[in-house]
Amino acid sequence: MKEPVTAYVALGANLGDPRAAVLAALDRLQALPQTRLAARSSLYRTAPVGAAGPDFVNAVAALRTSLSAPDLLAALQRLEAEAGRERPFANAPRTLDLDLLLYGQARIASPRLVVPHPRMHERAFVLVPLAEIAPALVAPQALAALTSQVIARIP
Ligand code: PH2
Ligand code: MG
Ligand code: MG
Repeated sequence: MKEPVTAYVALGANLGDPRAAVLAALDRLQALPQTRLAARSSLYRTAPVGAAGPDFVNAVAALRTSLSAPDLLAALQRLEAEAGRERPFANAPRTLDLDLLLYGQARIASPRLVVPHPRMHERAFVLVPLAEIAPALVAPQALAALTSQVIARIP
């Protein structure tokens, strides 16, 4: 079997019951084949960035997985679909968004998948929860540049 890799996944939702959707998705990630949930951040309530609609609930999960990056991406997309995800327009409010941020040290630029996620360093809703579970991966200057984005840890 393939050597396991640590992959980081951003979770987000702002339709329906976003908190319940993110918590359920963490359980579903833990249950993926050849995968365990190595760490999960707190949940955060965040203002939409470059999108309309209600506030989001966001979190980041670290997975130890032997799934290939394309297989992991397919699994994430299946979980989004099972959560009722619809895509009426770009950045539409969503019941569940699962974005692959990092897949080990891999750099991938295929038509379907770009890793590291190209916009992760512009987004407090990604970097703040990522820094909570993997501080070595987030430069303090990167966090400092995003303090205007509204984000609050959900106790
Ligand atoms: N996702 C986006 C665009 N904007 N804003 C917040 N606060 N949280 C998100 O998850 C988010 C966003 C595109 O996927
Ligand atoms: Mg996204
Ligand atoms: Mg997405």
